[in-house]
Formats: sequence, structure tokens, C-alpha cells
Amino acid sequence: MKQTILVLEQHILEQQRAHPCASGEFSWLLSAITLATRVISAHVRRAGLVDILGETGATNVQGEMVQKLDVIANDTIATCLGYRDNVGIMVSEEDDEPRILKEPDDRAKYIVLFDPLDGSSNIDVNVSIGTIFSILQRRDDAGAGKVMDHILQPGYRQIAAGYVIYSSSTVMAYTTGYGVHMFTLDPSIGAFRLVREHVTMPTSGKTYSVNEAYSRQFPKGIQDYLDWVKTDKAGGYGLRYIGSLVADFHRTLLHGGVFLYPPTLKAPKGKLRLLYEANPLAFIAEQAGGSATDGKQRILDKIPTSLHERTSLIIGSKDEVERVLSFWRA
Ligand code: P6P
Repeated sequence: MKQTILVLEQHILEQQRAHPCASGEFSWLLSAITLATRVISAHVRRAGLVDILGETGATNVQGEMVQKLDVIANDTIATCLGYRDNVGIMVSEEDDEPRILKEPDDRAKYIVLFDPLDGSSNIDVNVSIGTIFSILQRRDDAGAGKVMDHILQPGYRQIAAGYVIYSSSTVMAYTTGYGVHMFTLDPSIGAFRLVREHVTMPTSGKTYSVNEAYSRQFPKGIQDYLDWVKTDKAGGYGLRYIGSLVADFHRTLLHGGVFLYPPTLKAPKGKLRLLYEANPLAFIAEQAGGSATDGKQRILDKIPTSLHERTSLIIGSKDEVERVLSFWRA
């Protein structure tokens, strides 16, 4: 039987034909991101063969040592998006301030927020890393010159979100609000090929993903949950923690379970960033039937107050997130 090849760009166009509200220019924007991630994937595959491993000696706005691949990934995405005249603003984990390509108007109406290479501390030991992106539209009611009004929008206003995981293969998952769709990069043709449409997250799962080293710093309710999962009554829980958000989330999306990054003494508001990590992954999780909360409210309902704002994150199978909350709120 002839094997169909449906590449990402075709899929995006088909999605747009099915949803007339979206304009063709949206696929033009997403194609910039897919191009960038193909370039990043090529660099990641060659890590260690050319001088791109290790640290640059610089630190980013997060105070983290910047790895050379971080810089390459950030510059690649910024360059690819820079050629899209419908992008007004870019926000990156690596940049202190937003990049204003053009004051958002009817043409330059998209705001793209991204973590160019999440988990980059794992680069030198060949652990999976990833790119996470979130796309907003300009706010019609934003004041002139009020760049932050366009950026600091709650996650439920995202028009698209996705991630790419650079692992044994390079996989992209994205949503535009009509389900989660997954593609694998086929190196022989240099294109992302559709592998799964309408991905759904199992409603439950006995895998919990947390850095247990901080367990004594977590709120008591979280400690109670972590004690409970180890009891015979709970039965059969397993711990998986890669320490790379995109990899831990990708496993949770496909196999179910729950990922937790609660408040710690070092990160009392949580470690992960709201705008370009928690929001896009929460959009994907909910589109796949899962849920995402900071322990007090739905991640997508949070009103951001600053560019690199951090949040606690409990994300995964609906039943397991609810179970964690039942302990945290007890
Ligand atoms: P910890 C990587 O640095 C990262 O931002 C996420 O990818 C990952 O989930 C988290 O930090 C790991 O943090 O404190 O467990 O090392």
C-alpha cells in the first residue's frame, strides 16, 4: 500500500482550511519555527563533533550559565522569525528584553515566545533537550507603545503552542486549539512527517516525575503525596525524572502520569517560566485531555506580571493532577 507522506507544512495548511478563522499567514509563521528547529536539530546531532559544546562563559537573565548551543538555538529562531513580516515581537528565555521587530499592527500581529533550548545543562551528557514555543496575537486594546500589554497575556489567549524534543529522533508536537498533532523529523527528506493526529494523554498514570532531592523543601501537602505514592495502598507508582522539562513532559503526554515542580526554598514561586514553558505545555496538555495548575489555579488562567515570571507546575493526567491537588489542598 502506498505510504502517505504528510509533512508538517501541509498539515498546518489543512488545519487552516478546516478553520477559516485562521489566516494562511499563520502557516507562514509556523514554517519559520519548523525551519529553525530543523537547523537546531542538525546542530544538536553534531554536538561534540564541532566546537559547540560547553559553556560560553556568559550567564543569561535567569542567572544560568549559557551553553553554546543555547546561543545557536536562540539566534537561529530569531533569524528565521525575523524574516516573517507578520511577527511583531519575540520573547526568548535567553534575552533580557523582548525583541521588537515591529510595533504590532494589523500586519505584524503575532508575538512569539520561546525557550530556544530547554534543558541545555544536559547537552554535554547527551540527554534529550527541547525547544518550546508559544504564539499570541497582538491585543487590539493595547496602548500605543505598550509592548508589554501584547506580551503579558494569560495562557488561554495563546493561538498556538508546541515543542520539539531533540532525542533519539526529533519530534514536534503542536496545537492551534484543535487537538495535538505529532511529527517526526525524517532526516532523509529534511521534513517533519505526521506520525500522530489528535494525541490524547491517558486520564491516569502511575508515573510521577519530580526532583525528589528537594522533597523536604516542598509544601507539606506535596510531601504527603510523595509519601503516599510509596505506600502499598497506592501500589505500583514509578518515578521517572530526566531533568529536562520537554523530555519529562513528552513522556507524560504519551504515557500519562504527573510532572511536578512545586515551590522550593530556592524557588519559592517555582522554577519554571510561565510565558514560554508552563503556558505552551499547559495548552498542549489541556488539548490532549490533561490538565495543568500551579497548585492554586489553572496555569492558562494566570495573568502574567513580568516577562520571565516563574511558576510552580503540576501537569499531566487529569486524575493524577487532581490527586496531587487533593493532598496539597488537604
Ligand atoms: P532541577 C532545565 O534546567 C530545567 O529548566 C527544566 O528543563 C527541568 O525540568 C528543570 O530545569 C530541572 O530542574 O532543579 O530539577 O535541576
